[in-house]
Amino acid sequence: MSIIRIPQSWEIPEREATSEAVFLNRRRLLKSAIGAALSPSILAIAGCDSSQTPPAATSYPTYPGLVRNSAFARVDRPITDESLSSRYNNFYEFGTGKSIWSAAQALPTENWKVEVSGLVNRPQTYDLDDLQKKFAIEERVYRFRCVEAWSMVVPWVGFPMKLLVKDVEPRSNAKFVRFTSFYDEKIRLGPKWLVFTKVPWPYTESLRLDEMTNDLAFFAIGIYGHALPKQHGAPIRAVIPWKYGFKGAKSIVKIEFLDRQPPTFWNTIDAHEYDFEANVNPNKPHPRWSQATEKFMGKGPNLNWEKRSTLLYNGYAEYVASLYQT
Ligand SMILES: Nc1nc2c(c(=O)[nH]1)N[C@H]1C(S)=C(S)[C@@H](COP(=O)(O)O)O[C@H]1N2
Ligand SMILES: [Mo]
Repeated sequence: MSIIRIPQSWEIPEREATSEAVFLNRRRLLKSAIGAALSPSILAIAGCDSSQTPPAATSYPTYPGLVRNSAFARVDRPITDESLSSRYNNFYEFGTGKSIWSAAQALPTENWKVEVSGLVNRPQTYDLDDLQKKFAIEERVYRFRCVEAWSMVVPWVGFPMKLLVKDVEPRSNAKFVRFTSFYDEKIRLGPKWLVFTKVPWPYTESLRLDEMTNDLAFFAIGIYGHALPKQHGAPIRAVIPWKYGFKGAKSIVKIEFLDRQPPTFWNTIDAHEYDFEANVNPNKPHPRWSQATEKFMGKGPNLNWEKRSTLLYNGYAEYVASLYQT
């Protein structure tokens, strides 16, 4: 089987290589009676003024005394330039293109609270201060792999999920966790056409509890040594480096412990294309392209994709393979 669709896209604008957007566009056109009339506007909605630059890295709060955890910083490729990763994002609440950083500045992050509930003995509502006081904040350098086949390496700031799990004491019947992202229809979140499409907002994702307590699973509150920019999912998002990027819900407001697997955003839209487990696997093609290779976002100032082989579990087999041996 040598039909690989993604390599053809090395040369085309990234929007057209965007599987998730392509999928939603297609579905929108199929489902919406007036979709055809609206279709040219989709690109305009998703876009923004690319002559601007994102807020300077120096405008974000930093973490004095931050220490890189060297046990979780071994990667086989350079750290991606911030000038690239902060301008190439997926955050569908703000558009289907990659240049959503500007639109995402509308996300209201003041007085953020994260509610932790469900099958736990100690339900909690944390604010950002609580999280930083309670859990030791560290830096980790992780590979990151989107299901669309682009990848990067970034230094996250945050804490392992298992610390939070311990703090809330899940009950023995808790088997899954669900993350819910911030959503407010009123502050232009999401392109208008989503109104005509059955999209299961808010964005949710889920892990098995044993995945959540794996050493690698991480809550990020920062990146490149400073607080998370809004386009990366401020003020707190999930990072699960052995899974495709869509598993890492951004701007989390709720964490629930459940006894069964919940429906999730992409899996509800199309379970065939976005399976629940979503482990990075070069041998398991996406229905519309191979996953054997990826395009790596390395050095700036311009996107200059490097083609690389995809690694099983994104290179984290030693940590996670045992979770999937039946
Ligand atoms: N709430 C929310 N979380 C989300 C998404 C989204 O659209 N909405 N996109 C996901 C996808 S597909 C990817 S690849 C990563 C992208 O993270 P980044 O933009 O910080 O690189 O965020 C994930 N988390
Ligand atoms: Mo993604």
